[in-house]
Amino acid sequence: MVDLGGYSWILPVAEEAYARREEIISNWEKIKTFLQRKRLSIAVTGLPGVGKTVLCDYLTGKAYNQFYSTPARSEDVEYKDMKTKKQLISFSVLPGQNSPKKLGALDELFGDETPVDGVIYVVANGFSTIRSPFSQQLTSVSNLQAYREARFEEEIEDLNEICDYIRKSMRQSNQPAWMLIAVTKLDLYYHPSVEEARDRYCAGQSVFTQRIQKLSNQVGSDRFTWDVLPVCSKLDDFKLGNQTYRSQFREAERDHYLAQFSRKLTAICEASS
Ligand SMILES: Nc1nc2c(ncn2[C@@H]2O[C@H](COP(=O)(O)OP(=O)(O)O)[C@@H](O)[C@H]2O)c(=O)[nH]1
Ligand SMILES: [Mg+2]
Repeated sequence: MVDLGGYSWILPVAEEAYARREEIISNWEKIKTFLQRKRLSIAVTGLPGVGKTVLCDYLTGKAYNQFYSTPARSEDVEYKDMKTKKQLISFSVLPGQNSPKKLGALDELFGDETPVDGVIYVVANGFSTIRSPFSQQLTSVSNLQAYREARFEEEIEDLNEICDYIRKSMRQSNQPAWMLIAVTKLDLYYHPSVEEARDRYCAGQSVFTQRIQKLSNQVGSDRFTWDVLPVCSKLDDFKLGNQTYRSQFREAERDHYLAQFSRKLTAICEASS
């Protein structure tokens, strides 16, 4: 069941002042400590350009380095390994585009030998970045709405595939036991469409939500939990054709959402131990 009780999509102005980087990092330290007892593996997946790599880099603290630069398109699975005194933990970030490498990684991460403990499914409310300048030019769609609609269709197909993998893996090995939907790039659409994003990704009636609910019913809601949380990471402007959509957040606002996400992730990891 979706439990959004304690989590805010709408950021109260007074909270802007929160400087929360330290909290993000210390939450991550808690996960690390916790993971010294058990190796925890999380698959991070979603369409190309939604912000998977950057989100993980913020969650692990790497992106706060002043020399951090935006990553290129990922062709391979990225392992965001963290070495602790006793062991290694990993976020496995899948490439977004369909490729033999992605299929191989899905088989491995959702196979019966070393299935992941949980899944972070990243969505960007249609604001997927187009990487190459060439594809940018080809996108005659300077109509943002039409561009986003096309992404929504792809997203449902992709979600379908992931849900099928999770179902199969649950049958074989009872894992992964949870999925967290990261509704990222909030800074790009907070005004005017934060409510629209909330309705798309966490209202009971949406196609997206119903697909996950179906998975939950199939595998048993006592064995599988899921939740949805808004977040954002790198405050880059979004370009489509010759249009530029500006990021609307300041770093303190971004850090607020990241801290909230990080806290939720920590809680899920601890609960599923
Ligand atoms: N405004 C904004 N841009 C973002 C955010 N997260 C990622 N991006 C941008 O989206 C692009 C794609 O991010 P990346 O993590 O590489 O996507 P991936 O293909 O899903 O791994 C990056 O170049 C960033 O510029 C976000 O929260 N807000
Ligand atoms: Mg990537």
